[in-house]
Amino acid sequence: MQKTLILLKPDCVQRSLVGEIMNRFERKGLKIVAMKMIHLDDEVLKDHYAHLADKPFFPGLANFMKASPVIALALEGHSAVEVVRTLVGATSGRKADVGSIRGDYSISVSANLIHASDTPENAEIELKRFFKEGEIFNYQRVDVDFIYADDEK
Ligand code: IDP
Ligand code: MG
Repeated sequence: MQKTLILLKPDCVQRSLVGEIMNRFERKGLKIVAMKMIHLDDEVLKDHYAHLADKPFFPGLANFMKASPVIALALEGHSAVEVVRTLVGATSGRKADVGSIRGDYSISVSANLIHASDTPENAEIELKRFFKEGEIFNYQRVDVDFIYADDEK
């Protein structure tokens, strides 16, 4: 099973959408294996958004991501990285498909509610960025036999 890193961004926390969005992941069958509230700072944001550091919108993005605490989650499931990116939708809430989280709840490019790792390699790096060893749990969910076929577990 694969793990992926999610951040529920300040707009998600401020708009009281945390429960609703967590519900979507849970209903899909993804397992929550780590969760905590943190306040991001410039140091972690420079690492996390290194691919955007030269963009003119970076300072605004960093301020937005520091505007309130966020919730960091690790989710586990079959092909979790790809499955979560599909659930989350395209970067712009204006262009994301209806039915995706961003498509249903966001009308902004920047305030798009969620970060989700984009590749398994980045998921490993990002999980280490936000969680220490011991903060990610290994446990069995009781409904696993009804979420997956035997050859998918
Ligand atoms: P992703 O979150 O869909 O993977 P990235 O390109 O990795 O998209 O961008 C990271 C975050 O930076 C986005 O989720 C969004 O919050 C913000 N962002 C990306 N492009 C823009 C832009 O053109 N203007 C403002 N913010 C942007
Ligand atoms: Mg990205």
